[in-house]
Amino acid sequence: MRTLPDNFLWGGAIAAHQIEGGWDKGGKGVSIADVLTAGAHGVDRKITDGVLEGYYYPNHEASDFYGKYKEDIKLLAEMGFRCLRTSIAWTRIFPKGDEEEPNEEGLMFYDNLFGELLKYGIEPVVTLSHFEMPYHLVKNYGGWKNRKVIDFFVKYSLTVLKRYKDKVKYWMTFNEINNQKNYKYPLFGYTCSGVIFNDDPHPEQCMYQVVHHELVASALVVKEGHRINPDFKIGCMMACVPLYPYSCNPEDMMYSVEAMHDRYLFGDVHVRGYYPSYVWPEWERKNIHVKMEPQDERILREGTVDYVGLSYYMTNAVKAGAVSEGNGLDGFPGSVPNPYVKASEWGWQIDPVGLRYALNLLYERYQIPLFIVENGFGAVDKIEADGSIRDDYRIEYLKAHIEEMKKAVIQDGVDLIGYTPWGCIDCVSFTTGEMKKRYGFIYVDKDNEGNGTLERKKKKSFSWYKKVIESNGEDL
Ligand code: BGP
Repeated sequence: MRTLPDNFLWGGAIAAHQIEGGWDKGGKGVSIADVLTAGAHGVDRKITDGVLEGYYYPNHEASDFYGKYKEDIKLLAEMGFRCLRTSIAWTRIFPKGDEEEPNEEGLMFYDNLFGELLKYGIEPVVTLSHFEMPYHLVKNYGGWKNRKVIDFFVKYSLTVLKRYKDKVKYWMTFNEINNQKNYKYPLFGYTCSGVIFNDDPHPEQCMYQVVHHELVASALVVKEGHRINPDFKIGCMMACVPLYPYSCNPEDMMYSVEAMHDRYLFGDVHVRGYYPSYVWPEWERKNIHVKMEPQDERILREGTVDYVGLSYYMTNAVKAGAVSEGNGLDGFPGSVPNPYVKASEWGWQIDPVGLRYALNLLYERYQIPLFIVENGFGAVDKIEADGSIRDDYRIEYLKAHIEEMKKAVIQDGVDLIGYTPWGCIDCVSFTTGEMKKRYGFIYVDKDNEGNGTLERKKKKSFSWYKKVIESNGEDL
């Protein structure tokens, strides 16, 4: 009977700007995440020009992982975590992004953090850019629109790759790099790249220019990274939302194929090292001209990734000619509700089988290891009179997804490195800027207004996940 590999990396995922807080501590500079306001359900987060006193509680204090990481890691170790995915805040290392020398205090913080993880045998899995960059680079250079930012990013990345070369083996360049395709929703484009695409006379061209710069930067980092330590595993990271055809009408089928091109583009370049054939006719049709330097082709070919990291939360169904209905599916043109699946309170469609489908799609296409670096259920948790938090809905969601993940590995032969559910410790929600949309096994006492003691509490899912890890996914 086949099982998951013994060295399967069970763990969880967080990101610097959503969990650390300490936004101005230890010499850290202002990042774009620090100038986003809190949202509330139904109200968009806002991108602001500078820092308004008292209005930015979400990222500014977040869950204070900056101050409490030792306490948190102890709890993760108790659950039996084999890895923790987190990101490095670029602004702790280069506060403005264009300095000559890095900030030693910032480097020390991650030395201590990774050291603490390793003390418990927990492997750090590190994203170099998780929806943030120095605000200074946005204001003074125009974010990723400017080719110069490639140099700043490469410098920052090589600084940390060298510094942590004996502590960190698994890296990823850009978190959910494909999310900037949703550029009509400024939050996505802005956090991915520091650019508000709608302000540009040709927003789509601008988005592809940015994407090109990031793909070149990623390839340079992969290539140079392997020189620093040939054992490094450096991956890309994509939001994987498979788009089903709404029906077997050939028009719907073809529409979903075209819509998936949008999702695949990034993986195709990261993994194969060149732009896919469907890009050129599309750019021609839309009169898109992306400036490329002669050496870029070579750089892309030389810097292909070692694995594909993916987040998986949902699938969507798309219908030829449909206009999406404003139900949380707006990011995908042609999206319509899928009558066969339920959705969360935030409109994210819950589809465990879709995870097996996603893993098959990606593995068939790329034939390199995959790593599920995000998956999970955002929900409002209730503290019972006896102080317990009975998050059975979360257990049910994760259990169903792990079952399908196992089928992909055991029955379909997908090479999967690990599984790190999102927000293993409660943190600020990215899309809403709220605390109340929680994913964790560990509760953090803080509310939407930023009040609370920050005390940690184990939810019911804590002991459930511990048992899952202990049994290598057998006891669900
Ligand atoms: C992904 C991001 C994460 C995370 C997650 C959940 O897109 O990579 O940063 O936040 O989604 O989303 P949310 O927090 O909006 O529920």
